Amino acid sequence: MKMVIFFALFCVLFFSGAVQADLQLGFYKSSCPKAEKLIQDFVKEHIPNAPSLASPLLRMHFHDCFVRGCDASVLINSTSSNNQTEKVATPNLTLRGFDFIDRVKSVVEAECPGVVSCADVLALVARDAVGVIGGPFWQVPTGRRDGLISNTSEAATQIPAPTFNFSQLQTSFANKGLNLTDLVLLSGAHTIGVAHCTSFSNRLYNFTGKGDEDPSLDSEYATNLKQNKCKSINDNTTIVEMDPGSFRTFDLGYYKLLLKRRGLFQSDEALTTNSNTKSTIVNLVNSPLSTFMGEFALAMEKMGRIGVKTGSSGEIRKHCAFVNS
Ligand code: HEM
Ligand SMILES: *[C@@H]1O[C@H](CO)[C@@H](O)[C@H](O)[C@H]1NC(C)=O
Ligand SMILES: *[C@@H]1O[C@H](CO)[C@@H](O)[C@H](O)[C@H]1NC(C)=O
Ligand SMILES: *[C@@H]1O[C@H](CO)[C@@H](O)[C@H](O)[C@H]1NC(C)=O
Ligand SMILES: *[C@@H]1O[C@H](CO)[C@@H](O)[C@H](O)[C@H]1NC(C)=O
Ligand SMILES: *[C@@H]1O[C@H](CO)[C@@H](O)[C@H](O)[C@H]1NC(C)=O
Ligand SMILES: *[C@@H]1O[C@H](CO)[C@@H](O)[C@H](O)[C@H]1NC(C)=O
Ligand SMILES: *[C@@H]1O[C@H](CO)[C@@H](O)[C@H](O)[C@H]1NC(C)=O
Ligand SMILES: CC(=O)N[C@H]1CO[C@H](CO)[C@@H](O)[C@@H]1O
Repeated sequence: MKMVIFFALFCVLFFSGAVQADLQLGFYKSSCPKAEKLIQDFVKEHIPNAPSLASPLLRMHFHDCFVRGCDASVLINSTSSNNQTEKVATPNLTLRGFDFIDRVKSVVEAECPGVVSCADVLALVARDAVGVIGGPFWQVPTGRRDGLISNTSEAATQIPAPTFNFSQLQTSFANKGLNLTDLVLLSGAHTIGVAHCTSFSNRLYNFTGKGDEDPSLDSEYATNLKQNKCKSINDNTTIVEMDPGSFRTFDLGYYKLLLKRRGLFQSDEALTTNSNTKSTIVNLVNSPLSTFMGEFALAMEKMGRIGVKTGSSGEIRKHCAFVNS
C-alpha cells in the first residue's frame, strides 16, 4: 500500500515537474529572437502615456491563469450568444487593455508570424507594464501555448470574488497550486489600481441585508467612502483607488491599510483573519519594500506557470481575440 501511494506521489511530482520544465527562459531565442525586446520596447513606449493600464494588464494575466491555466483564454471574444467566453463573465466587466494586447501581438506577428503565443504576450506585457511604473521585475519563462476554449461560466466559478472569506480564498488558491504565502503576496497587487464601487458597496450599505455596514471595515473610512465616493449602493460608475494616495506605486501601502481595517474588499480584509496570513502581512510591513518586491516576483512566476499548455497542445493564435479557424 505504501508503495502504491509512494508511486502515485512520484508520478504526480514527476509529471507536474515535466509540464513546468517545458517553459523556459528565452523560449523564442532562436524562433523569434527579437520578440521579447519588441514587446518590452512597445510597453516602455506606450505605458508612460497610459500608466493606468498597468494595473488592469496585471489583473488580466491573473484572470487568464485562474481559468484553464495561463493560455490566453481570457482574450477570446464571444462569437455567438450561446458560446459566451470568459470576457463576458461578471469579473471581466471591469477588465481593460484587450486592445493593447492586440496591438502588441500585431507587432510580434509582423516580425515572426505564428510563432509567439498570446499567452506569452500577456504574461510578458503584464510584467513589463508593472516594470514601467516602478514595480518589481519577475522572470517570465516562455513557451506557453494558446487554448482553444473559453467559457464564461468557468470564469464565473474560478475567479475569486471580492466577497470571499478566508477559507474560500484559501481553497480557490489551493485549487491552482498556490499556498497561503502566495495568496498574501499576490493580493499585494491591490497596491496598484482601482475598483468600482459595486465591488464593495455591500460593505458600506447593506452588509447583512439590514441596511448595515460591515463591522470589520474601519467606520471612519466607510463614512468617507459613502460621503465622497460611493454615494449610493447603485453607483456602478465611480471608481476608487484601492491604495489611496499611491495607487500607481508598488509599495507597502496595501498591507498597511489591511492592518488599519481599510482594505477595500472583504477578501482583502479576510487576510487578517487568519493568524498565519496576518503574521505574513505584519512581517512584510516591518521589512524593507525590497522584500515584498522580491517575494511578489517569485509568486508571480509561480502564478505564470498555472496549467500552462506546452509542446504541441493548444495552438499559436494568429489573433488573440479568436481561435484559429
Ligand atoms: C485574492 C483574490 C482576489 C480577489 C477577490 C480580487 C478581486 C478584485 C476586484 C473585485 C477588483 C476590482 C475590479 C473593479 O471593481 O474594477 C480587483 C482589482 C485588481 N486586482 Fe484583484 N483580486 C484578487 C487577486 C488578485 C491578484 C492575484 C492579482 C494579480 C496578481 C490582482 C490584481 C488586481 C489589480 C492590479 C486590480 C486593479 C485593476 C484596475 O486598476 O483596473 N488581484 N481585484
Ligand atoms: C473583441 O471584443 C472586444 C470587446 O470585448 C472589442 O472591443 C473588440 O473590438 C473585439 N475584437 C475584434 C477583433 O472583434
Ligand atoms: C464554442 O462552442 C463550441 C461547441 O460547444 C466549442 O467546440 C468551441 O470550442 C467553443 N469556442 C470557444 C472559443 O470556447
Ligand atoms: C461551460 O462550462 C460549464 C460548466 O463547466 C459547462 O456546463 C458548459 O457545458 C460549458 N459550455 C461550453 C460551451 O462548453
Ligand atoms: C466562508 O464562506 C463559506 C461560504 O459562504 C461558508 O460556508 C463558511 O462557513 C465561511 N467561513 C467562515 C470562516 O466564515
Ligand atoms: C508556499 O510556497 C513557497 C514556494 O513556492 C514556499 O516558499 C512557501 O514557504 C510556501 N508557504 C507555505 C505557507 O507553505
Ligand atoms: C438590502 O438587502 C436586502 C436583502 O437582500 C434587500 O431586501 C434590500 O432591498 C436591500 N436594501 C438596499 C438599499 O439595497
Ligand atoms: C448602472 O446603473 C444604471 C442605473 O441604475 C443602469 O441603467 C445600468 O444598466 C447599470 N450599468 C451596468 C453596467 O450595470
Ligand atoms: C471587455 C469585455 O468584453 N466586456 C464585456 C463584459 O461583459 C459584458 C456583458 O456581461 C459585455 O457587455 C462587455 O462588453
